[in-house]
Amino acid sequence: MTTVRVVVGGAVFDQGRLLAARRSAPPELAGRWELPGGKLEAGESAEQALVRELREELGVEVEPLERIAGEWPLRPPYVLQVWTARLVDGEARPLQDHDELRWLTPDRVDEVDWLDQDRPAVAAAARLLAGT
Ligand code: 9L3
Ligand code: MG
Repeated sequence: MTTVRVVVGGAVFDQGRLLAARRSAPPELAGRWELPGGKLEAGESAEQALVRELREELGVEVEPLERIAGEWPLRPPYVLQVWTARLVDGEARPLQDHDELRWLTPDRVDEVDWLDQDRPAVAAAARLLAGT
């Protein structure tokens, strides 16, 4: 029996916009956009992992807000969970694993080519941002 392992993604909100990050690695994912984040380390909660990953990848401090309902399969044994988060400090820049960032208003989230697994959470985050 294999236990699933969690990858946490952040739907980071600031000034009514959602942060999208374009992956630069691995080759099969490069060029696709994601809600930035990564794998939980031993002993970490999802919220703790999200704060750490966004600090490492983007140089920002975020406050996790709420989990978006659902869980999306990745390459086994990983599953994606997504939290909304508020930007608390710093200006996001691609420090590792990404080569471009964009802040998208909710009506424009479809402008980038999201990873398939991220799409349901992106749609939910856009609805939350739009207040609908
Ligand atoms: N992944 C998919 N959507 C996301 C994130 C953060 C990650 N929003 C996938 C891509 C990788 C795996 O999860 O195959 C691990 O992610 P990372 O640790 O390379 O960011
Ligand atoms: Mg990552």
